Parts: sequence; C-alpha cells; structure tokens
Amino acid sequence: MMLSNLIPALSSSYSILENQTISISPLGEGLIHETLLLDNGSHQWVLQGFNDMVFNFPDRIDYNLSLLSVHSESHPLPFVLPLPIPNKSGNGLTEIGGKKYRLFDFVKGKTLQLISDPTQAYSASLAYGEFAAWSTAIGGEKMLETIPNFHRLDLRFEKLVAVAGEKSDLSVEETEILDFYLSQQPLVDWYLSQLNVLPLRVTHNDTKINNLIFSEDLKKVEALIDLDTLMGGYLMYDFGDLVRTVACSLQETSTQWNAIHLIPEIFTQLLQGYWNGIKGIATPEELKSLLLGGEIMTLIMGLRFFTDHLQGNVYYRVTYPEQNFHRAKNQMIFLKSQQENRDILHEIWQKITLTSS
Ligand code: GN1
Ligand code: MG
Repeated sequence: MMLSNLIPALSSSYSILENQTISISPLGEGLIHETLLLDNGSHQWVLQGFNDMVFNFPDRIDYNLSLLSVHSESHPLPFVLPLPIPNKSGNGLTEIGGKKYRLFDFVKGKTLQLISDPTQAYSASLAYGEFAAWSTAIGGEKMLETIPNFHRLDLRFEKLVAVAGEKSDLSVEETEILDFYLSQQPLVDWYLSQLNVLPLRVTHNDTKINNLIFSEDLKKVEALIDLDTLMGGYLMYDFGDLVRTVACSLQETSTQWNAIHLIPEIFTQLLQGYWNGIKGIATPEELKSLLLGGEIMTLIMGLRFFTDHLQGNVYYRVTYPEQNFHRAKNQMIFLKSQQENRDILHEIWQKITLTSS
C-alpha cells in the first residue's frame, strides 16, 4: 500500500488522528518493524508496521507492557517507556490492508547509531541499569516470553550447526567464519553453566544504542524504545548488548574489517553506568557475569546473522544480498577483539567493583 493511502484508514481508527492533515515519512533504522513518522504540523506520532512474522504473540507483548504500565503508576522512572496508543476499539494493534500497525507518541530527541562522547555510554548504560533495578519488583518470572528462547545461546548455536550441516557449497570465507563460530563451544558451555546461577530479571533484550532516545544535547536519556522483547532474562544480556553496540569502534553494519575493535575506555563507562544502576539489586554472580556479557551477545548476533545468511536472508532486513554475511563477519571480528582484551576488561571490572561497593 502507498504510504499516503494509510492516512484515511488511520484517521478512522484513531480518534486523535481524526479530521487532520497528516504527512507520513520513513523513520529510524530498526531491522524488524517498519517505522514511520506522522506529523500534523504541531504533533508527531510514530506509526509502526508491526512484524508479526517475528512477533507471533502480540498478546504476550500487551500483557508484559501492562505490567510495566501498572508498576510505573506508583514508581515513576526518570525516562519514558512509550506504550502503544489504543485505537477506537481499545486495541494497541490496528489492522489495515491485511497488515498490523501500532501508534505511539513521538518522543522528541535524538537517536544515535554510534556514540560521539564517552559520557553518552555512561548515560545509556545507567538508564538500562536503572530500568533493571526498577523492574525487579515486577519479577522476571511474571513476564511472558514474546519470542521463545530469544537469547538461548546454546539453541542459536545448535541452529547454525544444523543449517550449515545442510550446505555442501560453502565458500572458503564462509567456511572460515563458520569454523570460528563453531570454535566458540566453550563460551556456550560457560553460558549454560550460568543458567541455574543467575536470577531471572525483567530485561529489555535489545539494548542497542539506537533503541534509546537522548535529549537534544545528548546529555540525558529521554526514553527506552522497542519494548517488544522485554521479558525474563539475565542482566548480562542487557549489559552485553550495550558492550556489543557501544564499546565497538564501528557499527554492526560496517565492513571496514581492520578498524573494528573493542574500546576499553567505553567499556569502563558502560560498566560504571550499569553498576550504578543495578548496585542495589545485583548478586555477586550477576556482577561477575557482566564481564562475559559482551561476548555472549556478540556471539548470539553473529550466529543469528550467519544462520540468516545461510537461510537466504529470511529474518533480518538487508540492503544487499551479502549483508548478513558481512554482519556475521563484523561480529566475529568484534568478538575476537573482546577475547583478546579479556585481561584488560577484568582489570577494569575489578577497579569498578572495588571502588563502587
Ligand atoms: C533486531 O528491531 P531491531 O533492529 O531493534 C533484533 C535484535 C538484534 C538487532 C540487531 C526482535 O533489533 O535482536 O540485536 O536487530 N530484534 C529481534 O541489529 O530479532
Ligand atoms: Mg530498534
């Protein structure tokens, strides 16, 4: 459907959009939902084309968000968690031309693909840490799984093994990257050893830097967005995805292979921020687990990108056919960089945990 053809249907579905002249344009860089900006000249909304191939259980999302909404009434947060605006029938999802849409108030501010100053790493991480502490009262076990086994590293690993096992025509470079990923079994084993040790928290599970809205001056976090993957998880997931996307010299889409590396100074800012957010709730085991969180999340994404490449780009949006392969290579290089820096990260961790406790 042409974008402008959406407007009449939206206007009849949402009372706030009735009898207005509204313009519509693409927004953002998300890989799953489609994101559009609606503007009536004085107010803006985000219209999201909901991806129900990826999110098969919209009711579970609604349920999780309702738990947050109730908790926020008595426990205000220093930033916004944007929730879908109900349509005239009281539903968050509206079906138009066979496709599902959601409407949100637009939160003014800036989104970043990469930080431009280390203080932004600190603010981003503090916000996610504060969110984890704030949501402890809700309880990770109360949340429903919106994508089953989303961050189960062992299952992501097994999936790649199965999909690659069916291919007999891998190129030399594909085989090299596959071998690297298969060599990560020890990290998968460590991950499995943590499952009975770490408490289940309410985690965001997609804490990449562009899922935050910063104030115009980039000093403050105004909103945490993309709340569909909110569910029970481990703190190392949220901290780890920050490391993956913020403490890396380049974005996950970069193909400048020689310039992709970990920035330990940014890791320091991230850890300090997250620690300040979670210090009231975290167990010693959780604090320790943060150290490998970045590796875990980078491995998960690398496995997922590579699997999607082998399956013909059925999941992630790509702008060219080799893009998922390149993303998998990018994540491999970044994972290697983290592994080469394990000692340095451990020293940073010790310094922060000793001085902050
Ligand atoms: C997807 O929708 P978006 O772009 O915020 C993905 C995340 C990945 C990310 C990689 C539901 O997030 O898990 O980390 O791409 N979300 C889902 O960029 O699969
Ligand atoms: Mg997003």
